[in-house]
Amino acid sequence: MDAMSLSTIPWGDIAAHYADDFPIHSVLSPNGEIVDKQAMKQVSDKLLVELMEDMVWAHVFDQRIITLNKQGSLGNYAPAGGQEASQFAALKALTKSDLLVPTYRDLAPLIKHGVPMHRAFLWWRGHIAGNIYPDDVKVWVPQVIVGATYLHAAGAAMAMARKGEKRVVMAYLGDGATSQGDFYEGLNFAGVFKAPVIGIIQNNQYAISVPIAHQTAAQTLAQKGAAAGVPALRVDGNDPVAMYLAVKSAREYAIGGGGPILIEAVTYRTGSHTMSDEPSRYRQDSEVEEWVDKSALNRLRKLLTEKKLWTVEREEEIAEQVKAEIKDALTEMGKEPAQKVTDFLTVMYEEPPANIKEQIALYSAKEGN
Ligand SMILES: Cc1ncc(C[n+]2csc(CCOP(=O)(O)OP(=O)(O)O)c2C)c(N)n1
Repeated sequence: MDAMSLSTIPWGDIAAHYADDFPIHSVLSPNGEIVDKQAMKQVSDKLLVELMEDMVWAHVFDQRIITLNKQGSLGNYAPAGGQEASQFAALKALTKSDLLVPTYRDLAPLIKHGVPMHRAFLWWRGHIAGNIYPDDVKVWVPQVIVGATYLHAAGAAMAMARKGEKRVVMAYLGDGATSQGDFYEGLNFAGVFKAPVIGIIQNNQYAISVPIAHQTAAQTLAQKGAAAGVPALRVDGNDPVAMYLAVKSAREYAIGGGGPILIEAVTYRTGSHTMSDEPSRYRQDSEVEEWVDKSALNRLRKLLTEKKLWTVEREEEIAEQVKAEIKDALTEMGKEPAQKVTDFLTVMYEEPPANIKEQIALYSAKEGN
C-alpha cells in the first residue's frame, strides 16, 4: 500500500491489502501445466511418481472406506476425497521421526505415517484399542475437538525445541478450526517460543455446511499467521508439487530454529462432511464438478502420462493393493476382543476416584470380569 495520510483513511483498501500479501502459490496449473519452472527443477521424476502413488492410494482408500461404511462394516467416516495433495504431498516432506497431529479427516495420512490400519479402524468404531499405537510411530490419535490439533501440536513442538530435538510437528486443521480460540492461543505460543510446528490449514471451503465466506471476514486464512508473527503461505492445495515444496522448505526453516510456519492449502472436499451429511443441501453439483476437474490426481496424472511415467495399469495395481491391505486390516480388527465398559473406566485414572471405583465394581460384576 502507498504511504497514506490520516486526512482520509481508506479502511476498505487496508483490509483488501492483506489478501494481496497472500496470493495462492502453485507449480502446476489446474490443468497440469508447469507454471513455476524453477521450482519444478527441485523435484525428481521419481518423487513425482511416488507422490502420485501415495495420492492414488489415498483416493482408493477413501472410496473403499465409504463403501464399507455403507455396508455397515466400519463406523462413521469423514471422507477426504479432493484433499489428497493437501494431506499426502505435505506428509511426503516429513521424516518418520516427525510427529503428526491429525484430525478426524486425516485417517489415511496417519496410516501412511505408520499407524497400523486396523488401529485406525478400531478408533473409528470407538474401540479403546484404537488409541494404542506402537511406540515408534510418531502420530497422535485423531483429534475431534475442532482447532485443538494446533494447540496440542504447538505444545509438543515447544517441548521438542526445549529438548533440542531436530524434528518438527505437523498438525492438520480445517478452515473452520481457524475460528477457534485453541488455534489462536496455539499460534501465539508457537510464535513467541519459536516452536517447530507446521500448521496445515486444509481450507476445503466448508466447515460442515458453513462456507468459508460465512466462516470469517478475513480474505485469506494465511493472514491469521501474520497477526501472530508466524510466517504464512497460501498454497494451491490441489497442487502436489507446490504442497510438497512448501512443506519441505517449512520443515528446514523450523528445524533450523526459525520457528513455526503456517500453510493455508486451498482445496476442496469433494465428498460429504461425514457419512451422516448430505452436501447437496448446501452446495451445487456444478461447484463440485469444477473442483474435481482441477483435482491433484487429474493434474499429476496428466503430467506423468505425458512424461510416459504413468499408466492405467499401475493405477489399477495400486487399487488392488489398497483393497488387499483393507481386507487384512478388517481381519486383524476382528481379532480384537469386544469393547467392555470397564475398559474405559480403568484407563482413565492411575488411582480412580471413589465414584469411578464404584462404577468399575458395578460393571465388572455385570460383565463378569
Ligand atoms: C470444539 C468443537 N466444536 C464443534 C464441533 C463439531 N464439529 C465437528 S466437525 C466441525 C466442522 C469443522 O470444520 P473444519 O475445521 O473446516 O474441518 P473439516 O471438517 O472441513 O475438515 C464441527 C463444527 C467439534 N467437533 N469441536
